[in-house]
Amino acid sequence: NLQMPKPFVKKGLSYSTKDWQKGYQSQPNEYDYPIEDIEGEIPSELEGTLYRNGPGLLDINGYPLHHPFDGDGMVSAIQFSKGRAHYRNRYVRTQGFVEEQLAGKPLYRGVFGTQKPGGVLANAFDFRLKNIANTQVIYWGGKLLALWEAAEPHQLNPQTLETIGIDYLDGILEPGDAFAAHPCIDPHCELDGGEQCLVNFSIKPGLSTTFTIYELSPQGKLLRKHAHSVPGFAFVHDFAITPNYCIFFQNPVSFNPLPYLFGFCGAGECVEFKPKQPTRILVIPRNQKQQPGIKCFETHSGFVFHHANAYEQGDKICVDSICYQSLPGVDPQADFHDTDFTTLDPGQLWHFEVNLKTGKVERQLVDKRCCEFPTLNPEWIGRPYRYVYVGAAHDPEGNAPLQGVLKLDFQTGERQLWSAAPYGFSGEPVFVPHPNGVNEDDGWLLTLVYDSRYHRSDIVIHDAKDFNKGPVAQLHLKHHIPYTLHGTFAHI
Ligand code: 3ON
Ligand code: FE
Repeated sequence: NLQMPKPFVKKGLSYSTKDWQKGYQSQPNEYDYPIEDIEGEIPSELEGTLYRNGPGLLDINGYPLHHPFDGDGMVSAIQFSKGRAHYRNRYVRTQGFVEEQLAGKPLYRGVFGTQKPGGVLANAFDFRLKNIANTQVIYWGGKLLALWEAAEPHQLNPQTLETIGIDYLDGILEPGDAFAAHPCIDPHCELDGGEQCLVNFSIKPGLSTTFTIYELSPQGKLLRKHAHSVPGFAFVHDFAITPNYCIFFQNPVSFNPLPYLFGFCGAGECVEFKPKQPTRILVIPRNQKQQPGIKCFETHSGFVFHHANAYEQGDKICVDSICYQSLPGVDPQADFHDTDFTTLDPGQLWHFEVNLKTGKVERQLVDKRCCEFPTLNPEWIGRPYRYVYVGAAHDPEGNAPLQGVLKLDFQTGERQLWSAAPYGFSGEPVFVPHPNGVNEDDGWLLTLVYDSRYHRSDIVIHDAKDFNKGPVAQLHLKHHIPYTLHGTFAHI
């Protein structure tokens, strides 16, 4: 069901950069209203809340941010009940957000290059991190938590989205500890008699990097915690799990902190991709009593932010990941609004097989299409699985913004693409299993799509079984939500 593209601004492109840019305007308002403008029908069995997090402000009182990843976390909640939906959004009242809104200007440097006004002198040697709580939001142990990988979670009221404060997970974390924004939920943890369990990590980078693994019970109690040091600097955003292992990709990068220290750029801009160095795959057994330590493997150079899933197959661990063949060096002068997509390498889905016995790593490109934000039915996390869903570009090749969602069947190789091109821009889909589901694709896919024609966002609901019939419902919001990073569905 590819919508016929209408005439484009530039020949051969499925979008106009101007339209894409508008999705990165700040959304300073906080709303609370029932969604009434709906095409199609919300499935009556869809009960629960879709939470999404992302940078809501792309400027601070008119001072533009250098990069969207520096934007203050704004959480949206779309509550589904009895075929109806309600929208609510709120900023996470982090200390930095509150201070800066009062001051009317940036008071902190951002990791991705946002500087305080006043030039290099005003920024040099200011190493304070602003915990911006903008990357993911999860519901676990009865708490709604907004996550940002370089610092502690913030707890929110799951109903009103009011900020309760920094949360140390009942003493599991200490002030200054990080907690990554990519927890994995093992649906049936073998170490805990088949109960659900949340696995997450934190990294402390330096000349060597420490990985700490946390495993939490459904009540939020600490089940397992262990730390491992590996040589070299690491920038690791996401990981994958299997019943017995945590898998990390240590991207081939170097870190030269000098320009950051002296106030010329953000810490994240000092990370340099090394195309000639191998990627290291780190495998950490989850049961350290049985299998202590960490195993390291090597594969070709490439940069991975997000993993789709991993599973065990005999002596092998299989991992599916979105991989970039290169990352551009960041130019501290460049404006992200002017991104020329066509000059960058696309993120692409790769399949990796790590042989734990022989140490050999094999890899294979699954699809050429530019994509990001892979997801799957949460019941299949860590297990051999058949379907992956991913935010995808309209065209089958080349780098471009995400404009659709792709369903990929590993068994048959079938691909189904729904595209909102040329005016719509997508992001991460979230899979919600059908309450009486049996098959892996019994459920719905919820995607936020920015519609540049109306400068508003839609919640698009697909029947995951059949993309080809088009969305079962499109909920039109009264406003736009700046492109978000991650979201989850909670049955509350
Ligand atoms: O000095 C170190 C280096 C570093 C970069 C240590 C550190 C921990 C302070 C650090 C910080 C890293 C952080 C805060 C990373 C945050 C990442 C983030 C907010 C988002 C990442 C998004 C990734 C992707 C692939 C987004 C894709 C977006 C689109 C396709 C557009 O819609
Ligand atoms: Fe992420």
